[in-house]
Amino acid sequence: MRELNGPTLPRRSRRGAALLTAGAAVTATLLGVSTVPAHAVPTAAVATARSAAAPDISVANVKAHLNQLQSIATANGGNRAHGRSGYKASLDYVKGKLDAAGFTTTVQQFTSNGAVGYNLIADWPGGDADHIVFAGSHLDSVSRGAGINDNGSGSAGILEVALTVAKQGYKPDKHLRFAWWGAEELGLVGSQHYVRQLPATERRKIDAYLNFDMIGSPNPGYFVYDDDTRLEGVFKDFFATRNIQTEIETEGDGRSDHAPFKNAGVAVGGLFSGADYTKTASQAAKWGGTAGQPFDRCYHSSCDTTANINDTALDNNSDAIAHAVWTLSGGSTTPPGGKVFESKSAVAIPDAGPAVESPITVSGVPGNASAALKAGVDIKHSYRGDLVVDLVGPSNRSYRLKDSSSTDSAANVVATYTVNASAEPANGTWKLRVQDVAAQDTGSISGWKLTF
Ligand code: DTR
Ligand code: ZN
Ligand code: ZN
Repeated sequence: MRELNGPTLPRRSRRGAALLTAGAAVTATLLGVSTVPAHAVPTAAVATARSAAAPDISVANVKAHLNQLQSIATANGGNRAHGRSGYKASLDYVKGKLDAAGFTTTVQQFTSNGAVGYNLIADWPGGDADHIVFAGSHLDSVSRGAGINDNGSGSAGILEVALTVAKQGYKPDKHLRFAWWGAEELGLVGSQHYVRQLPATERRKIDAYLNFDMIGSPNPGYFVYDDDTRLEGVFKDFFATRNIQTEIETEGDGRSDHAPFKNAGVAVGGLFSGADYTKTASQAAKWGGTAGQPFDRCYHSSCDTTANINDTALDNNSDAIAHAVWTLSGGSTTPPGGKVFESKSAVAIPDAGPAVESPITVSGVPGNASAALKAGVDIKHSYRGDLVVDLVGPSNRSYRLKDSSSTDSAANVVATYTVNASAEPANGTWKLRVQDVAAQDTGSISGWKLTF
């Protein structure tokens, strides 16, 4: 953990005590000649105009969703099955995350086996509504267990991909839609209901439906649906970059939620890491794991818990989902809107004194701030090496923009910093915090701004 505010130093000992540390995810573009070394941080891959590079999906975040689903099952009779309280609690969890991230969500009800079922549909605002890239997973478990691999894994994987779309401020050419299906275990009931009630004109707008049902099996295989050559190729290309050999998924034809879409003429694809079939010796040779054992020995069993997950398979498959979503939807990662929020209030900075703050309240920006939030500052000061400058987000998390320096005797800080603030909600009160940590020389904050 880096110390966020350097100690106050008397001028005489400043010469050899530069307080520069490697920056967090902040880069500085100082106007004019810079004697303050910019924080050297790797720049993110620049997305090309047509096919932005997909970001890495945090497997830790995917596993955190699985932990939530496990807790829900434990608190609701041990399962997340259709018609049981654990299913609706699972849906409410997923919906809450998506609503907070700026998705437009819809809950679709249906009845099966005398119980009310629910589908959750989430649309990312924007993109060509006549061309939809659609990713789905069934959220229900069997009644015997928590269903963490079948199919918490697929549900958590697409949830984290959707949340990453929001964090990145991704603006795809095509429209993105995600779905969490109910009652798959009763016979693809939720997805069948959705497709049946969808007008043909709407069905024809779906360029691709991608299905993810079991993507973290404990003795994993890497299976790619071969229903559509183009979609199969997108996944195979991704796995080739990771030197992972794949096989076509033949066991599950018609056995998961892609079937209703395929039967309606929609191009379908997807991934699968294996169920109760046995891994062969040749498969173990290329994928590791144990030959002669099932890919998932807890399939449809009470032991399908968070202990029943292979993290590497979950990670690779979640990244493959992101690759397919970004590749198939085109578009570029650009900061949403370019909205500017500015303060022009002067704030005096006490010499070698406590930090002062200048607030900006942001509203009307959906979701989280971007990974490339621009913070422009204008600080007048006769010896800028005295100054430590931080950006404080609405969560009160602090982002170091500038450290003090015993060697930077130039005046004023007029700079634009790029901050990875993707963990911050955009809306709320942001603060520029400035402290003069060395005696003599004074100054003030003239103004600053944030560009979203
Ligand atoms: N995940 C299973 C359905 C499924 C999908 N592919 C296969 C292959 C072999 C057995 C089952 C499946 C389920 O929801 O039951
Ligand atoms: Zn199942
Ligand atoms: Zn399943």
